Amino acid sequence: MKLLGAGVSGMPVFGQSSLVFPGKRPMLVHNDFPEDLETPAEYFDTWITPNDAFFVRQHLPRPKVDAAQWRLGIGGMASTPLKLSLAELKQMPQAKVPATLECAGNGRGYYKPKLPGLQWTKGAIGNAEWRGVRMADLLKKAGVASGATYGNFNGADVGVAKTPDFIRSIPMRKLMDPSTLIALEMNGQPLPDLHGFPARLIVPGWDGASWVKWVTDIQFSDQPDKGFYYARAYRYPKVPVPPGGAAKPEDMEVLEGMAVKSFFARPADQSRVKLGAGIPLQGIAWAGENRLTRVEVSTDGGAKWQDAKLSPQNFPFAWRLFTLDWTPAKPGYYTLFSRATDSAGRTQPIEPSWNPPGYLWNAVDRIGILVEG
Ligand SMILES: Nc1nc2c(c(=O)[nH]1)N[C@H]1C(S)=C(S)[C@@H](COP(=O)(O)O)O[C@H]1N2
Ligand SMILES: [Mo]
Repeated sequence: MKLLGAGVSGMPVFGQSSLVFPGKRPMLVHNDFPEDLETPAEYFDTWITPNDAFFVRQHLPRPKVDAAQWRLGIGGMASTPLKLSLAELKQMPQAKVPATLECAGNGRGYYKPKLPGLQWTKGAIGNAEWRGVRMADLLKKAGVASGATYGNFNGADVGVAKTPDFIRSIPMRKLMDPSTLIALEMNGQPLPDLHGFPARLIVPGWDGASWVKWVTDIQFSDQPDKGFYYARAYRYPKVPVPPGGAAKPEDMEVLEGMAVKSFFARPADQSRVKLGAGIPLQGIAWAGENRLTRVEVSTDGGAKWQDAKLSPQNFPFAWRLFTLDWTPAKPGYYTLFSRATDSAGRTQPIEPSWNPPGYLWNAVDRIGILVEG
């Protein structure tokens, strides 16, 4: 996996060992088609992740949606089935929600033994301001029946060969949450194609797989979808299994809220710095559906810990930046750790529970820094 060149327009361009993606800075490329692009950790130095630095994940070739033809269909257990155009959605009241989006498999590359699947390191995560229509308003407009327990969401991408169509179910209690949106904008821009133009589901605090892109159809039902991506994938063992072990399918539960987590963005792991000046340590921390309460940093291999400063933006579902000015006393190699705690009392573990799909990696973060005299 290499850091590859950013593009200006058009499709990815091959040549000179560089691969170009429209509207993206150089990214860590796991797959070029469909695009699976990771954000390098050093880019996480702003509270909002700009659209050109935001990670990309999709299972199937990305659809190209014609906004004029596109409709959002809403049906199933609903008294007023709808087919809404983009213009009609834009006429409804719009809400703004800052929220962090993280792929469940973020950090999979750190699990030992190794697992199949994308070997994400730190950067399958980003924080954006999403703007669009509240799901709760759409539920009302469609007259969703009281017996409906799930909304089943499908996007414009379709199954190919052995990869099934991507359909996800979201329980009604989360759809009713005023922060759950059908977003039309990301950071003040229409959603980029790579992020689900013209409309995607925003499920704050929950893993990325729930955030269906290019949404075309929502079916309300008293049953979740029976397809692969809800009935089998994105499940986590309710009882921890030994590393390399297996879990019984009936012991796998649907993933919802994300783990408590922090990591360093700067300085980069294994960098060299000069003794003398203070060294700004900076990173990001978040807690899924809980509130982040604390980030502690150790600069001596975990012997002593001190509280980092958290950035002033403090919203449910959105990460906070942490900072600490560090002035090492003498030259040498230092091992640094960061550890977040949340409102439910969860703290990052030293060793996250190994699990067959490789989800929810949230170990205490560790970097090594060489201080030169
Ligand atoms: N239609 C559709 N939506 C999708 C996916 C997909 O394959 N198809 N992938 C999901 C997964 S697994 C993740 S992590 C997020 C990634 O969102 P992003 O590409 O905007 O970062 O999109 C989700 N929405
Ligand atoms: Mo994901």
